[in-house]
Amino acid sequence: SNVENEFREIDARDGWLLLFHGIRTESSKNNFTTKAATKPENKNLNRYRDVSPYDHTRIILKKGKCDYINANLVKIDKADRRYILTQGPLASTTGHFWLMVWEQKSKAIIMLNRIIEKNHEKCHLYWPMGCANRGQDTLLFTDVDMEVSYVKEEKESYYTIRTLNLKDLSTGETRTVLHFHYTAWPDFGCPQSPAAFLRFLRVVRRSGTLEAEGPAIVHCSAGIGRSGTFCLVDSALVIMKKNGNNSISVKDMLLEMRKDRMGLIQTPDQLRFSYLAIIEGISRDWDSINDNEPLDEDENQNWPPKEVDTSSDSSDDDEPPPLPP
Ligand code: PTR
Ligand code: PTR
Ligand code: PTR
Repeated sequence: SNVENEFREIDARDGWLLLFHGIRTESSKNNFTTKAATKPENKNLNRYRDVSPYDHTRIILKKGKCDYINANLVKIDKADRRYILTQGPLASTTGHFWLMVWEQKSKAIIMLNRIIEKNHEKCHLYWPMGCANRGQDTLLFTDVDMEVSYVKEEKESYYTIRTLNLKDLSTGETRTVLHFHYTAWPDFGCPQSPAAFLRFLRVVRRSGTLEAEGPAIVHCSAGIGRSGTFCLVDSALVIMKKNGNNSISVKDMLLEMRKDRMGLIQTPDQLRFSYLAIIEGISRDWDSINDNEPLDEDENQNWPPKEVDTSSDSSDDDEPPPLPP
């Protein structure tokens, strides 16, 4: 494929930094406004001062006093995909987050960060962990009249899938929301391998939630680096499957997506990883691979061992410490 040829050529001249800078320079010409984000009443609703949603694609909350959330609709028409990319909720925006899930009719949340990374909280714990996990079964958000309950979870080594129920207390209507949580992707880093990432993508795709009427919510801490990588790879694979292996330019796709939300993909290595995952995605029939097959295919990959986030212990950071005896 042309993606593969381009990948080899960029690798050979060590050109990832240059390509990434080119993309940043090109997208810095997008002079889209971010007025809502800087209004005095909204300023504190942003996790990072330098990551704001463009006004023209921002998600507008309908109900309640506050119409603002740091989230954008990212549309990739050729893939027939729409995603909502957003920051990891703050304690003060958790109600807004759930209201968005409800109003946008999202069937899934794809979370690519951990609650604590490098010893800092990178996202508020916004879902109920369940009594079985020494958490709560239900969280109530009185500011938006919503209630979220824990139903069940399935834990794998590097991701967890949770089933949650979301209830609109003003009407009593409830809906199921799936929570796909990738737990081994450090900020400004990459997943352990393209195969590990694709296996997670396959699980998300099989749920059908990426094709549902309501766009899936994709978030990490800022909602740009890891979230951008996820959506780029997913959409590129959809288009290549539909239109053939030479039907896309990864760079042009990313430039288009960056018109909907700023900063998508944050490092040259995340960009290189996206190419690798796309190449791996088209070169094997992922449908035929058994879920329990070990991930040893990675060893054949020319994949340098990645820096792992060792600053916090490797046990699940989302769980509270054990109770004293
Ligand atoms: N080669 C794959 C493709 O046909 O697009 C790439 C891929 C990756 C395909 C994941 C599918 C995947 O998940 P699922 O089999 O559930 O669609
Ligand atoms: N100003 C922050 C920083 O540079 O740390 C913004 C930021 C944080 C940007 C995390 C991207 C981040 O990664 P991700 O979008 O993958 O959470
Ligand atoms: N943490 C980032 C930084 O300060 O470098 C935040 C950021 C957000 C950086 C957007 C860049 C952004 O856009 P671009 O990647 O297009 O330069």
